[in-house]
Amino acid sequence: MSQFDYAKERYAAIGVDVEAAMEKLRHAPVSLHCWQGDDVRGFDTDPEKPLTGGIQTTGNYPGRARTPEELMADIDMVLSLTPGTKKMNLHASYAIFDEENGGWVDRDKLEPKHFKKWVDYCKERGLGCDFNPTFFSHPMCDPLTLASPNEETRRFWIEHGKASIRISSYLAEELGQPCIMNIWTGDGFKDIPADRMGPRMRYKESMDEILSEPFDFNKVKPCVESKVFGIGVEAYTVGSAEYALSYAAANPGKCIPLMDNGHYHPTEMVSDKIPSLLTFFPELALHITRPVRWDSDHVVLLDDETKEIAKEIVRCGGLDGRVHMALDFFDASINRVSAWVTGFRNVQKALLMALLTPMDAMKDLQDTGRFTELMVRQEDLKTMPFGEVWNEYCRRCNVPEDGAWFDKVTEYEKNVQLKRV
Ligand code: RNT
Ligand code: ZN
Repeated sequence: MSQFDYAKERYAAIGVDVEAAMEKLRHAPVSLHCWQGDDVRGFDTDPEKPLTGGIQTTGNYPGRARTPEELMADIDMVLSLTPGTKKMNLHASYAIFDEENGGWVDRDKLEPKHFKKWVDYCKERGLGCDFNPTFFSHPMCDPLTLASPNEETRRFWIEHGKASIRISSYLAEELGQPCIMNIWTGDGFKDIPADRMGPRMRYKESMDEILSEPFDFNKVKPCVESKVFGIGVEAYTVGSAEYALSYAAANPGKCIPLMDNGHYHPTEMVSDKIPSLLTFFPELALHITRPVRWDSDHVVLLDDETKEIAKEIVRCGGLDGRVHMALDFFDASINRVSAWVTGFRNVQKALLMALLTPMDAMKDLQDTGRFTELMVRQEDLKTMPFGEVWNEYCRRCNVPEDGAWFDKVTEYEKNVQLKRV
């Protein structure tokens, strides 16, 4: 009997169908963020300028992608080393300008044609694509964007938002999959504001204008991402949790809430917020990351909160289209391909673990008040032969098992990334 067959029997004994679990996971799309490959620099502004908007990458590990070709090559490497269904996730700042499409334009003038090369890339690989307007790292941040009191600034960013809706529609049409379009701004203040409501009213008006751009909600799904604070904007964030949730609640069929698990106070758990939101919202979107003391965007590990988030996604029907999953981390202190692969594989592992949990039996223990047995069974799950199922899942997805992919990254680093000087 193979080790996998043995594992399958062990799971069958606790009422889990391993084949069904693997099959379910294989078809659940998870978005891969393009910005891990180049420290969130993009191609539309000076790559040496600082990252703004309260976010930061730290580290200067060699080998960062500097061009669309290099970034695409790195992403190909990631695709070859990660199981499951992937979607691309682009930021507007990753527009590709060339002679054919007329060269550089500013963010308020972006058009679908500036993403044609990405569409070709996705088509060749059978990927869908999500999109994000980029409201940071740009001279028109004053430093506010959609909440700016300066009408010229605000108009520029509204036009950027509308252009992003048109680009998202194009991505959805071309690729035949819905495009999740996430609105996040770092708007806020370093110190105690004199007016907290004014910026929020302006942000709301800007969002209303952006969403007045025609779109089909079955194809483009605008989201609003909240945040607690950012670096340099510690005292006040315009798009707070209450703001973003209320905006989404007030705009059903037009806007859905997005939770990034780096964007809450350290003892708040996004895993617990998932069922709270799904009680009221038909859909929600997630940025899966790892906060270390703050929104530090560390690589996702197979840690307790990632596992708990995955359990809630699975048991709340998230894999049936209710939860849109995306990764959001950026580490410049280690090999960037390895960072991507580690994070993506860990999200897949957490989801597979959740799918290998006898959820109905556990719920029944809870509902019948058998809490002693519930604790024992939950603890027993931790020593089940999960690794054998994971490795089989990787084999079936034609990607390396654990222990067999890092050498490939090392080789790629040596032959490709370290030659980028
Ligand atoms: C920042 C937000 C946001 C960004 C990306 C690059 O705190 O998490 O989602 O990380 O849009
Ligand atoms: Zn995020």
